[in-house]
Amino acid sequence: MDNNRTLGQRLDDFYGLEQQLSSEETQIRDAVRRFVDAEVRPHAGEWWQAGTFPTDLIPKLAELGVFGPTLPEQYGGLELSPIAYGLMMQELERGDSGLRSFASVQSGLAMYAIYRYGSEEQKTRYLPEMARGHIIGCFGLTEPDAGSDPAAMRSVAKSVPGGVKITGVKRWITNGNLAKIAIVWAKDDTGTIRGYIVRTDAMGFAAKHITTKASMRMSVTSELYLDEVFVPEDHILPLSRGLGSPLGCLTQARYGIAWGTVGAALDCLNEAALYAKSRIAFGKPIAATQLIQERLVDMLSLTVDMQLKALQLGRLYETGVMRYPHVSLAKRDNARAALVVARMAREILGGNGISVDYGPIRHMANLETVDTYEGTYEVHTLIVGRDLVEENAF
Ligand code: TGC
Ligand code: FAD
Repeated sequence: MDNNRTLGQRLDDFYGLEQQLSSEETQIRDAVRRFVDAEVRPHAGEWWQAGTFPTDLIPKLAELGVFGPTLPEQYGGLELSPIAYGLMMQELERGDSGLRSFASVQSGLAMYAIYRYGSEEQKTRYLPEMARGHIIGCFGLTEPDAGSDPAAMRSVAKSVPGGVKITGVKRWITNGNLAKIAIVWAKDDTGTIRGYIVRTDAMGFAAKHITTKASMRMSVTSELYLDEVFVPEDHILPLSRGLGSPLGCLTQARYGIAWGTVGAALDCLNEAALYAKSRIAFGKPIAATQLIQERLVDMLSLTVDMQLKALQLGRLYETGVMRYPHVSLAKRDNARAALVVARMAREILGGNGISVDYGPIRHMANLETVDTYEGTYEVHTLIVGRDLVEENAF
């Protein structure tokens, strides 16, 4: 038996992957973990039930460097490795998927869109302020009638003197009601999808909070209405052209999800194992029964698979050979595996498992969203399938 390590250490790192991380990576992970343990986990159930996002944490999240951490310093980033970024997402999602979503959208979607497709002036103007958390961004791709198939979007950007006027509706937009700027994707006069930086205080722009969610309740999700919203020329993302531009941003956020879901699974595994050791039934801890041990080992096995996939994806990323089907496989499998782990944890907690006094039911409900957004399980299956056999089955 590995008696030198605590139960938490054995569960978190069964395969000794810690040794493959640099000291900078473990320090960053531990800093985010301490923050989440102290400031998020004790209140997560309450916030989730109330359906509120803790906006007072935004400056602290900025101080931790979770907004745009891989970007160059000149734009407010920390120039961290993709693995350090992944570990940050893991620790945020150990707290709640909604917290990780907040950071994913700010970094992987809104900031990345400006960094990758923006002008130098747009980058200098927006990125440092976004890294400080002074400007929150959202990313509007999905529409009421165009989710898995964003090419079917109806939003249009009509040319007018000095810029464009955008009209359309975007649905299910994370951070929509918190954002000062929205990265909106719309078709120009030629039918080409382009990205636009839209100020949310612009005339004709409205965000409506979606309040009926039974999942991701700590995250703010909105519908965006754009009625001839004027966007000046200098707020069009000059390098964006075609569906590949928003999809390029999704690759970044999906990468973060592949890591983040490991955090949700670890939280569930830890809580279930601790509970099983202290819960007495038939005169002994339920952890001393074969069926509970089998369940815990099944959860561990799925979690180790997730960790291995996330780490190898990080290695592919840092060596410059990561392709988007690699990301799809990891997003698809890790979101689904975390959902299975959360459900098993909920079961081990018995009746208590359905209460948000414990993490698993909250993670489980959140992970239903994670399994769906950023491309559903089916969409990622078809992306990987197409890559394998070079046949389009959409
Ligand atoms: P298709 O022909 O496959 O692609 C069009 C062009 O885009 C390129 N491409 C990508 N580039 C970078 N990264 C990717 N992931 C890419 N996927 C495709 C592709 O090479 C092509 O380039 P080119 O130069 O040949 O034109 O386009 P399609 O219309 O067949 O659709 C493909 C499909 C279905 C895979 C795509 O539309 C898709 O991924 N659908 C899912 C939509 C989705 O994931 N939406 C997410 C919205 S954002 C969100 O959910 C945020 S939640 C955030 C949070 O809270 O954490
Ligand atoms: P649909 O595309 O209508 O799919 C319905 C079902 O059909 C799914 O099971 C799907 O897998 C299946 N299906 C579709 N096509 C096929 C096919 N060819 N073969 C087999 N099955 C298929 N979007 C943003 O742009 N920005 C955000 O910030 C954002 N945040 C979100 C936050 C939350 C809480 C949620 C729930 C969603 C968010 N989304 C966001 C939207 C999300 O990306 C979409 O919901 C998702 O891409 C699926 O689109 P849809 O809901 O329209 O489902």
